[in-house]
Amino acid sequence: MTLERTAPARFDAGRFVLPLGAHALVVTPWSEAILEFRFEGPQPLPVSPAALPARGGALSVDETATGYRIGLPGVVLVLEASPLTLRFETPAGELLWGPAGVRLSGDRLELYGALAPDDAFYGLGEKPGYLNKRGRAYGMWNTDNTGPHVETADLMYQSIPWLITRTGGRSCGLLFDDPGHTHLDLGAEDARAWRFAADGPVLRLYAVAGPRLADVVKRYGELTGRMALPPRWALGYHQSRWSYPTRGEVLHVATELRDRRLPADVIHLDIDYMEGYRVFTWSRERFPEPAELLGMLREQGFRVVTIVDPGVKQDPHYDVCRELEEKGLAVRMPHGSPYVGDVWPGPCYFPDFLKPETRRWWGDRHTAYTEPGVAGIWNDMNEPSVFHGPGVPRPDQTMPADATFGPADAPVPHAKAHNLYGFHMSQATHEALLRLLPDQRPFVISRAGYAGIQRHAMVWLGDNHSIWAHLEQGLPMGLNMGLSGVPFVGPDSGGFMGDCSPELLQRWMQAGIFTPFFRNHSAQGTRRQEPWAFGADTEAICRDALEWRYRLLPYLYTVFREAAETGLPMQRPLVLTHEEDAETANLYDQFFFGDALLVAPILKPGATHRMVYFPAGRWLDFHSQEVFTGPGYQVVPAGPDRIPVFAREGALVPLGPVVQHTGEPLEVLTLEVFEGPHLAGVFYDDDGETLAYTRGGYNLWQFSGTWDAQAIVIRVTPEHLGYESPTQILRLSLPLESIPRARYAGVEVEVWKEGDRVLLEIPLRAGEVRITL
Ligand code: MIG
Repeated sequence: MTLERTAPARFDAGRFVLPLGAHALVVTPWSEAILEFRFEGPQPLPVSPAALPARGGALSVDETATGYRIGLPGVVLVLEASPLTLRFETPAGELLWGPAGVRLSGDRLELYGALAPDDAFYGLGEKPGYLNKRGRAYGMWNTDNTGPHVETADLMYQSIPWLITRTGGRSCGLLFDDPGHTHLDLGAEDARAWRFAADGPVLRLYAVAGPRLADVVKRYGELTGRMALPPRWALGYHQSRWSYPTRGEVLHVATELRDRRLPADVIHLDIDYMEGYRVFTWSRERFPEPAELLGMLREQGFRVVTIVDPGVKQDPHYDVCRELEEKGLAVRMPHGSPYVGDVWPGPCYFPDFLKPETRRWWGDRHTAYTEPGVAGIWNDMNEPSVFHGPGVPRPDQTMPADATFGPADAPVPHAKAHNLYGFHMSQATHEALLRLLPDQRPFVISRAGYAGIQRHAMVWLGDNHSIWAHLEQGLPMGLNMGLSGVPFVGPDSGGFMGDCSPELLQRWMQAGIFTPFFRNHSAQGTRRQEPWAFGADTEAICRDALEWRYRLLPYLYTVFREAAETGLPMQRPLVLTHEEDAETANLYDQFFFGDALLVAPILKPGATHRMVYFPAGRWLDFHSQEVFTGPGYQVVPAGPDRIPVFAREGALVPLGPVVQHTGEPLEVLTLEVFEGPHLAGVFYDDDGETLAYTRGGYNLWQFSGTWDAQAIVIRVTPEHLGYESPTQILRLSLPLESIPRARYAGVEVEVWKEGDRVLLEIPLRAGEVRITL
């Protein structure tokens, strides 16, 4: 049954209200370019923490012969009243999205419409499949999906009901803000039609205007919040395994990494560090003195991250369990008794994270980690995943629909809050780390989440497999996460389940250089896949990859900071950077990292070459400086020791030396110069771990210049100076055959040759260097 106007619209206090029988459509401005829609009806709207408080904007409403035009400075909503349809336009009258009809299909409120031949879709968070989400149907219901994560898989750990639509070359975004089970069909049942339905007769959604894709993504960051800048060590290499189950094993891994000179910053402890899987405990036998162990590791430059599962073992002798019961903070069944479900510890209670007092209590318990010196927390199993709850068929792997959350006077059934469990658990953890480690940047990893999870945690892509298909799948999944507000993301490098092979590990470690989160993690019972596990040749390739990751850190960190500021992800699909080029609409196996580097990982066994699409412009091979001119496809070499990476012409890329961990101070910053008429680069620097940067404690350097037949001129401009940095020297690295003359501040500077580069050094402060060719 379609909805239609049953009384004239009202427009008061900045709200537009259209009566639709038992329903009403309420439209309010969230900002100048974002509209909130509420289809109110016979049930209350679901409670959701996704959107930040509205900033407001000025709506203008005009009545037309058949409906209304509702305008904001950035977007116009065109409403037909009978039957109700919605369409978005730019203020200039170009179609952004629609028209969409609205109907009741049984108890479900459904939006639907037609698909044009070139329409494309992006976003949807963590879904497997390709970059463009058209042609398949998707559900949103957080699920412990052990895979395989391929295009036929659907429900995943994260549910981010954020759809970016692209029609006629213009983009628009829709957040279907319902944390219960929702359903989206983008041309699966009928190739020419799409539809969206919530599991109920009411719906809240937000429409985010483009028309540029980058504007949609940035505005989504305004709506749901942006990732905060993580600690610099989190950008280092993470070594993990389920499990390093003893103190001796952990020390062994640390020693191997350092002795073999494999750069690394973080070691993860999986569930076996606990006493019988009791969260907030340490095994007395296997981890007798955690503070002493963590102190030893810290001296070697390692941080430790511990896994935390939500299930609390039902055990009257376990204080966490007793407190959870006594304080009444567990998820309950409708008759009032706590819900019990089986996970690793056996029968467990589950904290009700929808309650603020649970979050506070749970958070304070993290002193069990912060006191001995744990640096970050890894939240797992928080879909919530349950092995088999009472009366629940195993495939559901979660609590029953009528388990109850929230305060007794405003209970929320699990069915309506499911996708928020991991979100609120991460919120509890994030807020706790801010309290317990004052002035330190919290580091929280979460497996499950909902729209806005980036405010509380970064995300890893869950239980992938050690197969080539999953090396490939991680790319579009990561790219769409970035378009869905979650830029700090990555797969388990080498693959989690199943046995890795030497070549797969080599290629995955090379790809890892350019995934924001770089962790090698593997499941119990599988073949070991630490960088040294397959012998010297594989180890050498892994070392090379790790050294590249660490050399690139000044650039990577600068790009992270840009993402935290703007909401644009670090890893950018080409449709984001070159949307006017139709060839980019489906490109998923190559991406930009930041503005300067185009990365094309090797995803197939035995590869010696791969095809790369170069968008318009000139692109320089990062190593050989060979020039590729776009737009067009080219075949590039990709021998075993090579990941194809290209710099934009004129890029000035800040690099550091090879270090073993991020704690080693950066004294000399190298600026890698890629030939081009206009030179440009940025370097962001701060202490890497405290919140001082939010109070101005950072440095931001702009590099600019020109390169012509006579001279290369490079200017250094401090845009902001607020941090006393160890980085005092700027080394320029230029791809020149012979040694030129260079002048800085009126005097000649020494220039020398090293390999195929010409080098010179100047102080890192405002100034200009002129190199005469
Ligand atoms: O039921 O803690 O995704 O990374 O190693 C498996 C053991 C539970 C799932 C996580 C994985 C972790 C594993 N966990």
